[in-house]
Amino acid sequence: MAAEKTPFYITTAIAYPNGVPHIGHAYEYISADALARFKRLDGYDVFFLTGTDEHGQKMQQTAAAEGIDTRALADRNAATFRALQETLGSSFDRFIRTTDTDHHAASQEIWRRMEANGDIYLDKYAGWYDVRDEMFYAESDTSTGDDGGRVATDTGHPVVWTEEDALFFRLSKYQDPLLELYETTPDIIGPDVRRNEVVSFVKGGLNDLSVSRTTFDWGIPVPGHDGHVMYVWVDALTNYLTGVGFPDDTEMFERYWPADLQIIGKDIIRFHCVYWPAFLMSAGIAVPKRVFAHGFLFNRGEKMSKSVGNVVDPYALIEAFGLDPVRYFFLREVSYGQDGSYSPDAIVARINADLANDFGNLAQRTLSMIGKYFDHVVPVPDDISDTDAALLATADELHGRVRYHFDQEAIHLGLEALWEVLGETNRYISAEQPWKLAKTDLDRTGTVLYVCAEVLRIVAILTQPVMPSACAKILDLLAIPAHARDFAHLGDRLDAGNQLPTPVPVFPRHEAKDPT
Ligand code: ME8
Repeated sequence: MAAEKTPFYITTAIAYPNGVPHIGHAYEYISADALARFKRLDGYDVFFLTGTDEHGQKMQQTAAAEGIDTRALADRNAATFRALQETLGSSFDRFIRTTDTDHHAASQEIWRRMEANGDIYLDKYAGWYDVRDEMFYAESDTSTGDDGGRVATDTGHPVVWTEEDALFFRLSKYQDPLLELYETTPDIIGPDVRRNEVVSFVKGGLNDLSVSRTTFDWGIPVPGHDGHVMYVWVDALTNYLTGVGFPDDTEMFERYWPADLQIIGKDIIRFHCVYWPAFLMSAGIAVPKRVFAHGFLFNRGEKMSKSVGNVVDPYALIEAFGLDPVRYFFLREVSYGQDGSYSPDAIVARINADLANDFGNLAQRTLSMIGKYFDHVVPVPDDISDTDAALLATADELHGRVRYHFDQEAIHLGLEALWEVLGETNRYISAEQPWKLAKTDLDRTGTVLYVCAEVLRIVAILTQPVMPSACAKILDLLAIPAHARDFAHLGDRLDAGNQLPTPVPVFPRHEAKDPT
């Protein structure tokens, strides 16, 4: 029953739908989905929010360049982002669009609260603006780019000179409260390297932030200030509140807010760890418990960009390798929180070694021998040797070990722990040689195969967050009923006497190929 479970609210960044999604977006969705699924299987009442960030100058400019209405651009591309999430098997509970009506109401409400707290004032903005990142820059943070134009020094993105009437947020007032927040709740930002980056940025001093725009109108109107629309990041960040019922559905809001885990990419840490908590403190709303920044994905070590022509289409990868192998690859290969590189060769190598050999072969050997020697019926284990008991004990410890890693968003280490046990089990089966034992000692053969099948059950249950359909196939082959696949059932033992279906291979081998 949902009401008895502990709530867990997890979010992704909401993407700009000014173009089609790329593999970096897919990576964020896959990783957040694995974390959401893990918590759900571990007994939490999870609410998983994702969506699209549809306002701002970039959207308006892109639509104008395409000669279409901004709303039409948003509708078309938001549908593409949603379809990608569905293709990726993302288990989101709501796909929010910042053009949704309830989001307008929520954004205006947080604005009113910040204003009521005395944190908004009218002034003039004169400075640089990066449309691509929707970000203001002081003169000192810009320089002359390679082509002679002005660029943001840290990203190299072009900036344009902007002068307009604007409302400002008293960000400077929050410097000390923010530093105190990072000090008293160090877990609020992960990984540590990002927290250190944020702390030194805030220690360097905060300027007040321009939070309204008056030179275009594609945004949420500022209440009480005609002609002003909100700076896109104010409304974008507020999506996390809207998604759980702010301000009207107080029951839902009190249940899920503050968010337990906000997953974002490392390039938007300042917005989420400086501006966002400052807005919330100003509005008298609790700050999120944790913001975790994943790294960036590179194509063969190179930054993906449209001009270089190396942007990876996630659909092409799924088409080439299958969904679950692609999910596994990114979550195992890249240390979560750090940058990572992708190449078709690396994917093929991982799939063949980890999936086809380690996991697939173990399942195939075990299940086909249960078929051959026991007529597809799970054998009754005979005397359990010390070796059997040690292997089963190692498998039983996996739940705690994997949870420990997932709780620190170390998804790759959780998978490593699971694969260590698969490796041990493969060594066990090679040492015990059940195919030879079957000629002399069928009881011992049955015990060995039972132990292997039991490890497979435990590993398949715990790997579901990363490879939901492949693990479901393995659990089907072990005849584990649907209700016995959550982590609360890890301590059950496989039922001897279960009739198993004819085994089919779950993880085919791949030849090297380049889908890009
Ligand atoms: O930043 N590798 O939207 P966005 C990994 N609308 N992650 C990547 C990536 C890459 N190569 N490129 C982008 C925005 N991302 C804002 C967010 S949230 C209130 C508003 C990640 O479409 C990026 O870090 O540019 C971000 O977390 C997400 O994709 C959306 O990026």
